[in-house]
Amino acid sequence: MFRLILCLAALTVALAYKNPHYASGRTAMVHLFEWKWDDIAAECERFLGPRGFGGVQVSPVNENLEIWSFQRPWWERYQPISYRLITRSGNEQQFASMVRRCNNVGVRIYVDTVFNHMTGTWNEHTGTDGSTANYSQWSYPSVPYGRNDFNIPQCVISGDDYYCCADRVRNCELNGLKDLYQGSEYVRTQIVNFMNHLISLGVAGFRIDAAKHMWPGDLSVIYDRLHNLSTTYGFPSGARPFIYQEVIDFGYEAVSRDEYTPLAAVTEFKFGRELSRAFNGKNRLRWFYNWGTSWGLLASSDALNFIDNHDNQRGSGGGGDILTYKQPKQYKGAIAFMLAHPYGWPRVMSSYAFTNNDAGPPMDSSGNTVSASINPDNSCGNGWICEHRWSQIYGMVAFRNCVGNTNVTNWWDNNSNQIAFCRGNQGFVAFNNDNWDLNQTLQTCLPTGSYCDIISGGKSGNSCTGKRINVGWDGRASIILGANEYDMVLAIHAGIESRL
Ligand code: ARE
Ligand code: CA
Repeated sequence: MFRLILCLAALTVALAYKNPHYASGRTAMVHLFEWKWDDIAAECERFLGPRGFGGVQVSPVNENLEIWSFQRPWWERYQPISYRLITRSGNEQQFASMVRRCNNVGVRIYVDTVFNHMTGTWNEHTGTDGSTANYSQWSYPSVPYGRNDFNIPQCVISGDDYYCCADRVRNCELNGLKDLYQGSEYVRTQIVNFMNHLISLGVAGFRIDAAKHMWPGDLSVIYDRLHNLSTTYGFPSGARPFIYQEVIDFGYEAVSRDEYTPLAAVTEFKFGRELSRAFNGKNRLRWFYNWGTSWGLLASSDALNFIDNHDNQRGSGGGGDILTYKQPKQYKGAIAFMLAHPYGWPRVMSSYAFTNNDAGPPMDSSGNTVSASINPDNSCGNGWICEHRWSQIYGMVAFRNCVGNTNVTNWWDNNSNQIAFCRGNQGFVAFNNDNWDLNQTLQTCLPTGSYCDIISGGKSGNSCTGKRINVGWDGRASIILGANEYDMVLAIHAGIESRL
């Protein structure tokens, strides 16, 4: 009996960090990579809130080294120099105001948190708030950190280490980044204070950068010292922060994701890799009828899932073969599948255009980020892609919100790359990744009536700008998805965006 109580207690603690605390009816987040705080606040109010997005993952918020020798690359933000809240995205007052404004319209903020390491060794020494570092002394006076706060002896992680040596993956330097010693009480306190400060400003949770490179025992101590989410910002009392740990695990490595799921949620990299392969024509969609743990994925409630992220869209961090905005038809197919399927806590990527993998966000000659402009058709300008503003993507976010916790039912496929399924009696979706047309009468599970396909167009008053689907008394409807259509998806649901 005592043992059972202990087990239940452990379970409750882990579950506590696996709830994103979305506002009611919301189910998906977007990573607004490199966006500025003022712009995110405006985007919450004018777009994300009204369109039903549940949250935003923001780029690292604390001061980082400015790396002019690479023309201010995006990855300088993964080289912290202090925990002051000043970056190219804005200052503390702007950050606080963003969190408040987003929470006010039902959109939560999750911070990408970097505390495995500080900077690498550079000829440049100055941070985004003017802090300096002395690398040969491991000295970061604005925290302050010194030599004893880092792992000794100094060593650098090699490719082979990932397969043999968990201790080297945790205690050596990732890419030569000075590796903090989270076993130290002093270091833990700096990290916990930083994160609790963010909680006091109203954030709902954290992405833990490079979690694989830290000991689960240390992380557990840090998580348990975090404060509950702030009731001032509308979180229920006693709510723990949502924590998703970046652990890249395709199997066979010395460090396993299973060491981290007892603590909190984990990024599921197999998810985007398998779906990218299939929508790229390298696997058949028919096989996805049992998508989930049967494929070796994490338990759904443990998984933060996505197609591409800011690393693998550039071919790094377990990348390669990942669909991105650069292959829009296949990409929108994969994203639609992610959002139509009940698996996990999905995250949509929102990018800026790039050809050079190092290139930072659109910026002026002084290195200041240039805001996304908004075109009359709702798309973005100034070099920003804004995938989250593509109607096929935000339309599927509304679909996911509408179908809620319903199961996948009435799976249909043609033994190849044409598939369709229902989500309870709330939604129906079909995909055609074959090079011939889909033309079938299928069970949609929806109540009799007329619906607008949200992919080829949408509702405009009492008519559809795209396809109109008439569901008969028996729930069946004629579904046509031509191989040469602009999109390979058709989706209808019981919500106001689709039902006539
Ligand atoms: C930069 C330069 C380096 C330089 C270094 C130090 O590019 O040349 O040596 O600075 O000065 C990002 C960039 C890095 C960049 C770093 C710091 O990607 O290029 O280094 O910022 O500015 C592993 C980790 C995983 C990590 C990926 C990228 O396990 O945690 O590598 N992902 C996160 C972030 C990154 C970020 C960091 C961590 C560092 O998402 O954006 O790096 O904060 C197998 C393993 C994986 C391993 C992968 C490496 O797949 O399973 O675990 O991922 O190989 O490709
Ligand atoms: Ca480490």
